[in-house]
Amino acid sequence: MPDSKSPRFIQTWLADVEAERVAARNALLATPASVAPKFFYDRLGSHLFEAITELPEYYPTRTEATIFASHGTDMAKAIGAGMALIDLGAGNCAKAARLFPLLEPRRYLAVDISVEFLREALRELQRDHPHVHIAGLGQDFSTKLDIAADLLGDDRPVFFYPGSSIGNFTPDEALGFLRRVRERASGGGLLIGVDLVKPRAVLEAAYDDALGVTAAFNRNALLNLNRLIGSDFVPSQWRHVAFFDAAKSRIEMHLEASEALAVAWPGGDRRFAAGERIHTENSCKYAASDFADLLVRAGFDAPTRWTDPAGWFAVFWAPAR
Ligand code: AVI
Repeated sequence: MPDSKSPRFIQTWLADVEAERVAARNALLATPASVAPKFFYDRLGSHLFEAITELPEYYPTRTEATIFASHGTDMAKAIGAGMALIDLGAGNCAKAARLFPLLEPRRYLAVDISVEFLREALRELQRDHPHVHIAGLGQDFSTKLDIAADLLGDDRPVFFYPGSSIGNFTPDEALGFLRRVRERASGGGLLIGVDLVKPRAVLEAAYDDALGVTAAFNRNALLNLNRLIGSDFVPSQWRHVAFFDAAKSRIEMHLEASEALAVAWPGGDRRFAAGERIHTENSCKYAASDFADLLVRAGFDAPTRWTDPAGWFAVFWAPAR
């Protein structure tokens, strides 16, 4: 039995801070300028995201939870027993922990770029589930997925990627990511949550809430960037913009200069005209059948899907023989 006090923890990813600085400066100097969405998630940003998931307008987290609550037993039947559950972007591990009684994993591997959050969550989980082999892996899994075989033992690899985080990739990037998961999922599969296309007003309210929490989350990326590259962004000078681009089937988030502005950092600067935007995030919304096709193109077997009564969100089980 694993030692209940110390889940195994491995960090294979260490930020190359200088490379991140160069990439961030180049993105600011490009036309249009952009800030990578990973800059949302410093400590404050992670808390702001948790607050977003509680907002009345932000339906994805709540809707996905109702799908797991209504169909969890069927999911467990479809997935089968004896698995190593691999949680991609595990965060506080709460979503996976709620599935433990249904899926009864023999092993649980939590993967996240944010290692501090993970360590604490895993210690608690191990305390509550002393019979499960629990391990943490600090890794930026968006570009490569590097899982040592001994972390999974002989158990079937079942990947878990909830919350429609797949929507933050473009469809081409999503296909590449799903292919990398498929290569490692033989004998198991992928359980994934995906946000679906719905009326524009519902989508746009979810990304531009009345309390301004999403606006704060968006602007916080500028504070994070100030710390990383020494820039002098003043968040209050930037307007939060979120809209649904129907042709690209995605929400886009931007920050818009409220007046002509200059932003400087050691060794560089950039002027922004009034109304000029910095692109900060895409959140793609799928038709359920299109996402099922994407899974098959990535090499999975025909998926099973469960949705809420309104058809706003879907959870797919994509087996990998
Ligand atoms: C993490 N990701 C799935 C969220 C989304 O809905 O695309 C991030 C987010 N951005 C604004 N609100 C929430």
